[in-house]
Amino acid sequence: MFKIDHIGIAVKNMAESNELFARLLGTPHYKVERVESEHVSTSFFRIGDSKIELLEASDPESAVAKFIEKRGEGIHHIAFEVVDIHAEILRLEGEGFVVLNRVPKLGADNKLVAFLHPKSSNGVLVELCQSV
Ligand code: CMX
Repeated sequence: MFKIDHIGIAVKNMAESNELFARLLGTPHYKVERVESEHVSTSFFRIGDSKIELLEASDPESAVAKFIEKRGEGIHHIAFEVVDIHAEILRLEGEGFVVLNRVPKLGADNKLVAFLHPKSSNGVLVELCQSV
């Protein structure tokens, strides 16, 4: 069964958004992590069993930079924690979803991640993640 691991939010200025979300959620971010493979810096806030992940592009070629350029700041993806990411990739491909990386890669938070193209999921970029 899927469970929401986090919601990713694309921001222009991590420092300003860390401060804004700390005021919104009433709790500060608990970690910052740079994900070189995705050209992003991330920061995490805990909300119950889930998290908010702020994403700031570290490179103009980053998917997050392109997203902000086209659509502005806002919700970038929803991440579902799965038990077996390889099995889910095969299952979801069988269901007709477009998997962007069939080989899971190491993402933030020490998790293996794979993405589904938003065009195959009602305009929502979906991340599957599994703790390593
Ligand atoms: N959510 C919804 N739609 C999105 C989107 C997103 N996050 N990102 C792009 N799109 C839409 C664009 O608006 C565009 O729509 P239109 O054709 O209607 O204009 C379309 O998808 C194509 O967008 P693009 O700017 O041409 O971008 P690309 O096709 O080059 O890339 C995508 C889009 C989803 C394939 C790419 O962003 C990707 O591979 N994403 C997965 C990896 C990722 O997002 N990494 C960032 C951080 C991950 C992390 O560490 O958490």
